[in-house]
Amino acid sequence: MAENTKQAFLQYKSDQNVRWCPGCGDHAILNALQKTMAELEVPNEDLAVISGIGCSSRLPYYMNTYGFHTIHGRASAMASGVKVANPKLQVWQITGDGDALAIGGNHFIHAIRRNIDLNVILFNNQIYGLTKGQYSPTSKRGFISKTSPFGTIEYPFRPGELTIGARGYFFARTIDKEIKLSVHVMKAAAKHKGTSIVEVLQNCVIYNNNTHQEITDKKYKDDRTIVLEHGKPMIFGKERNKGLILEGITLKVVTIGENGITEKDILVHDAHCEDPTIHLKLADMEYPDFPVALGVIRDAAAPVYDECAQQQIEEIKEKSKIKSFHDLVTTGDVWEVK
Ligand SMILES: Cc1ncc(C[n+]2csc(CCOP(=O)(O)OP(=O)(O)O)c2C)c(N)n1
Ligand code: SF4
Ligand SMILES: [Mg+2]
Repeated sequence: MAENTKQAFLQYKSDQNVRWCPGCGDHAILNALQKTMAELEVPNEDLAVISGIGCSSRLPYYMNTYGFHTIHGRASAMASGVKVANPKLQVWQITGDGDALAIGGNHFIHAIRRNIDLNVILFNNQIYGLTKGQYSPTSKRGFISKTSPFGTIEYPFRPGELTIGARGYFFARTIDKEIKLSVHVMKAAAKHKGTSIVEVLQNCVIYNNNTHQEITDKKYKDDRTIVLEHGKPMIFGKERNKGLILEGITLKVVTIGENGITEKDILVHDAHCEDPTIHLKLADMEYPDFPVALGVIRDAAAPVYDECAQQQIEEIKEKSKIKSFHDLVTTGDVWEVK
């Protein structure tokens, strides 16, 4: 293990030249992932970083770990196989909004439903970057691009809603340039057992510049986002005087000190609650009606596929009459092929 944090961080960098455009948000996400690994002190040989295809999916080249840059949309399928075959590996899946939610949508939801212990980083730049700017399943309605010259006529997926709809137990959101927050949520994702989805609001400077700016810009961030922390009241705003309450079955933004509202009225975040109702409402909050939720929104416990698969294999082995190759050839058992 490295002697200091700087050395630890460097041990996860590969010798490849990073080929993303200057100013691309992907650089900061790579940095955050390497910092996360350094803080968790995971041995390089215990890590596998698996991606599909896209600008974001180039990330495994830059990691000094096991890795696989696979085919478009198949990151979840490959990562699932790697984890189930070798549960000792800590598996990180790197994917884009196109890779995960368009061509790979099917694999994405089933990995979540199965609750395979994968840490998925979803780079959401609301565009197909690598193929030069087609709209994606997360592009805003009305978005003008090369494939939607008159504006899209469809509503986008919300990755948090999709995760929870697929019975997901972990969802977090961060912003590319907020490296400290990214490291915090990536560490939580690594510690969570089961599929962890981390959505990163990422800026593509070339094909969709400033798409998240109205909430990520320093000028507005404190008033237009809320960083959720388990066990803490849902307070936000530059003046720290805005909060969230439940009115009936809907969330509402209130101002502390107005209309008799005090800090005691503000909802307290329970990320570990199994019931996803409030988590879904928090994940779905959009500006300007609400602040956009950042941090760990959902982190609940549930049976994990790869652990259950291992356990099942052991139980079947235990019950089987066949304990060795010798048994296999001498039991006289035959497999009938119909
Ligand atoms: C089977 C197949 N279909 C289409 C493509 C073309 N293709 C490559 S990357 C990509 C979209 C990438 O978008 P995203 O996953 O959002 O990644 P980004 O480049 O934005 O990081 C597409 C359509 C391909 N490589 N393979
Ligand atoms: S095209 Fe966009 S997403 Fe791709 S490397 Fe350049 S800035 Fe990043
Ligand atoms: Mg994209």
